[in-house]
Amino acid sequence: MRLKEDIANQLIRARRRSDALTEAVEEADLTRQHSPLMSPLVWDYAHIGNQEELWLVRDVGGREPIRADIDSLYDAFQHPRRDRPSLPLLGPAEARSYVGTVRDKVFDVLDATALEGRRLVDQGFAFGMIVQHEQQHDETMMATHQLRRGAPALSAGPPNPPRDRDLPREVLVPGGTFTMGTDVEPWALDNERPARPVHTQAYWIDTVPVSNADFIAFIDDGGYDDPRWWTPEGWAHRSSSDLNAPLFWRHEGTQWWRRRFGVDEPVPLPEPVQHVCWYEADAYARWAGKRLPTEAEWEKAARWDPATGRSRRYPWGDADPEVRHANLGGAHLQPAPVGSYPDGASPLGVYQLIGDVWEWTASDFTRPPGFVAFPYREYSEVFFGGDYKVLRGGSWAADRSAVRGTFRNWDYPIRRQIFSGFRCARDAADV
Ligand code: AVJ
Ligand code: FE
Repeated sequence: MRLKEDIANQLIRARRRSDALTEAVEEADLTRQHSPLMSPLVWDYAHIGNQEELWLVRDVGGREPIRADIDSLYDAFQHPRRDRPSLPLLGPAEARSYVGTVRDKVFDVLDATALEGRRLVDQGFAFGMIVQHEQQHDETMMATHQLRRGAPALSAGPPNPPRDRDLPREVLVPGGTFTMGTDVEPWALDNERPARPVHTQAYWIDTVPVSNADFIAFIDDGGYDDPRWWTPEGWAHRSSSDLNAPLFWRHEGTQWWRRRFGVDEPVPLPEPVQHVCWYEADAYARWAGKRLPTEAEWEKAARWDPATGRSRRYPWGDADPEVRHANLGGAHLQPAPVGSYPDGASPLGVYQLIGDVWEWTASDFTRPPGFVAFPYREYSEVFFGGDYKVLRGGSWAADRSAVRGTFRNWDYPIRRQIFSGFRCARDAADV
């Protein structure tokens, strides 16, 4: 059966990545905390296995627990990241053996389970949720690797896709109603549902993300030192945290340098800026005479097809992501220059909406009208409200199984160890 084969392949692909990320460093680097913002790598690894046991072995499979005794260690809500290194965690070898045992049982469960009849397994949902969960933690582990000091452990060549230069800077998205969210995407998570009509005014949106060259112009113009561009909260944060450039950047002479996975290199000007927090993105946009797009505006630019009025699964259409569409999966360890991936552009000519960098939006992470928590409140519902800002699209480190036109990510507005960038928008006269 094709669905089961696809699920098995996606599980294997995710595990290959988790294994590579944890085999790349010495044992001491797996158990150490590289930043108080992050878990030790060995926590992520065993947590991946524990979630898989909870949902696929116990719930879907109805099997006996393998290690009920460790559930609370790997419950993200019981222990904040900063406390995780002091827990009696499984060591690297034990963790490998545990996640391997879980995975063996999961293949057995997959074989034995009809993927219909029960909402949790319908069209393979629970398996898809667990594939995405593993890939999300793999991206988190990439952020830990980026924070880690010491000799480089990961390497990869740069992306080299075709690139369009001389693009228009912005495109006009007409006012009107489009379908936001989805009822039909089988592995969409609860916060992407349901599909509903949403109206936007006409707006202009940048065809590409803000580049390092653009962002340096903001720095050179004194953008970090001018309170006109910052919200009061942003200005307070910029002042208390001494923000003056994206995370991992350093200025020497007339040159900006950055540290990327343990290697110092000149900041590449045509690349989308990354490692900026929401406050920096918001200040840049105001400096540029623009603003961040709302979440609805971002999604309309990414999904709305003016020819049919339909919302597509991805900017390029309904086909699953291929290498030619977007920079995904952590294959290159960096974003591609702005204007890359013409095959992944939206019908209106907006580039790189999926892949390269997560894009901050103006919007808080809120409950969609008609939302129903499924299968657990702690995935989305407990985060709704004004504390988190929404990021859209997916970074170069996000996997294709864990990004879509409807996918919603969120984080605190001060966070920038994530692979976050942005693009700008502005109001237009209604057309
Ligand atoms: C959706 C990326 C914000 O990593 O905190 C992982 C995903 N949820 N384990 C996160 C998640 C539970 C979540 N984000
Ligand atoms: Fe998790």
